[in-house]
Parts: sequence; C-alpha cells; structure tokens
Amino acid sequence: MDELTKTILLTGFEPFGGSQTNPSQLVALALDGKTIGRCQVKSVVLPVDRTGGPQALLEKMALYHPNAVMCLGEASRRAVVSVEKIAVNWMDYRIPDNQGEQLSDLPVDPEGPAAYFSTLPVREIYEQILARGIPTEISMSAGAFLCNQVFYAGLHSLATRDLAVPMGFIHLPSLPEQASRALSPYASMSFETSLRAVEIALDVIEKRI
Ligand code: PCA
Repeated sequence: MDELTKTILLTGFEPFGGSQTNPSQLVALALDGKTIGRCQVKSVVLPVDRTGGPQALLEKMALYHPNAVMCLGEASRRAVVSVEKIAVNWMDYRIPDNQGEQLSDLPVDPEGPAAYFSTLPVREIYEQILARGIPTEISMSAGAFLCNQVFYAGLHSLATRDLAVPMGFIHLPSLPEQASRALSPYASMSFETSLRAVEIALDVIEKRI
C-alpha cells in the first residue's frame, strides 16, 4: 500500500456579506481528510477578517508544512469556476469584512512586489476541469477583498522564505440557494459541481508534487 507522504492544505472562507453560507467553506470541509493519490487533504476555514484571514492561513501553513496550498473563495455573480492567475498587492474592499472594517486603497504588504502569479499549473487545472464538462475560466483578477489578500499573503510568505510550495486560488460561484434568494437572482453552481471541480484541481496538483 502506498504511504501518504504529502499534504495539500485546502482552505475555504466563512460566510460574509450577510450570507448564511459559503460554497468554499462547504467544499473545503467536504474534502477534509480525503486521500488524493499519495496526498492527504487538510482543510481549514478562514475568517473574512482583514487580520484574522491571512493570519489563520499563515499559521496553518506553519503547522502543517503542506506540499501545496489551494485556497477557495466564493465569487458571487460569477457564473463559472474561476482559476485565479494573479494575486495583487492591493486592498480595496467593496464591502466591509466580518469585523465591519472596509479597507480602501492599501497595499497587502508595503514591502512586497505589485503582484504574484499563482504557482499552481493554472492552465492545466482549467483544461482538466473544462474537459470534464464543468464551465470554468482562467481569471486575471481575484478582486481586492479578502480572497485576493489571502492569496497574496500566502504567495508572499512562501516567496520571501524561498519555499517552493505551489499555491493557488479558485473562486467558486454562489450556490443556487444563495443566488435564488437575491433581489435579482443570478447565475450559480451546485455544490456537487463545485466539489467535483476542486477534486479535479487537486488531482492535477497531486501529480505535480
Ligand atoms: N469571497 C470573498 C472573501 C471571502 C470569499 O469567500 C472574496 O472574493 O474576496
């Protein structure tokens, strides 16, 4: 029997912006402890909090020493799975975080570079998800809220410590139950489809680490 020698840290976010749920949290928790090839998935739910969010990610990275990091978030009103290519050194929250703080026009790290590329195989993940019949895209912006901030903070931490641990981010659409309750209903994706997309991404990552 193959030994489980590798760890993939998988993160989701708690609900935010008045929502009761977050698909990224549900998908991350559904995969916690799962075995993918030689890898074990360790899942964590991050707070939507300007300090607590990045802090929780960096703490779990220090605790688990993962071989890869895959972060998930919800992008409400996006219709397809978004495999993020770029994290930018900019925070310009469109809504307050769960502590009521709304940061405007600030760097994630004043010492850091303008941006980082994802260090996961973005195009391959996108192609594999698409090949399995799930609508997806390569996205060139993870926004300027907590998802981008955590994505940037993780990549910056790995880069400044010279750690060759691949890290990336996937945004998931809202769930049908969220999108149908909005004043003007919008596009959504079922939990099962989002879960499958993330499993496909983890399969690609497993083969690379
Ligand atoms: N989505 C937000 C933050 C938490 C989440 O799930 C974002 O796109 O920044």
